[in-house]
Amino acid sequence: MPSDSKPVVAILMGSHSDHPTMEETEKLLERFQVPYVTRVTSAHRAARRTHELTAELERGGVRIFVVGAGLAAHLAGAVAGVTTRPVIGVPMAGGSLQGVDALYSTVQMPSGIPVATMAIGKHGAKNAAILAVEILALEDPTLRDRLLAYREELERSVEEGDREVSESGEVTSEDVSDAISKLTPEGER
Ligand code: AIR
Repeated sequence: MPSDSKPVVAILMGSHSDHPTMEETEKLLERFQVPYVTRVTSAHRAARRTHELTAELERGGVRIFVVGAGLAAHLAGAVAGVTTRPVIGVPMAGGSLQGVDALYSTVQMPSGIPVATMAIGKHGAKNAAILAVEILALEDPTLRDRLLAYREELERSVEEGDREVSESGEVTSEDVSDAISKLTPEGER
């Protein structure tokens, strides 16, 4: 749920159908305690409204736009065209081209109007939140500390995964090398 404080990040999406993906951005912003607002608008189906909404959000104090859209995904570019605040684009997965159409539409911006484009789908939606927090953390030591704590958590989860795999009796790379050396005639080792 968006917080009661004034939003500093706006999450925009081309359709309500994008929300299950963009929820990943919301969850991470909540974790970092960054106030946000989520809105649906469309570069194609509601072009004028998109311009008005972007200006209104900017006037309201939004500093960063995270914009998700699918198919011919022009929303991030359309928003970037009417604001000088950073715009982070998230291409939706799915459609006949599995999100590659949205990726190209979002990333291939002409010079002058950048969109920081993330990976397709939920990984991109998560990274959009983290990038937004990294930008805000440039001027906010509390956010910087939260980012460092998050990185430590990530590292711990990798170590846990390593422990689980190495203690589960699954085949390790050492087992594989041992087996190969036993199969190879001595002279060829
Ligand atoms: N979309 C909406 N207006 C312009 C575009 N490109 C995108 C949405 C969604 C996809 O079209 O971002 O990913 C399909 O939308 P819907 O509403 O048909 O589910």
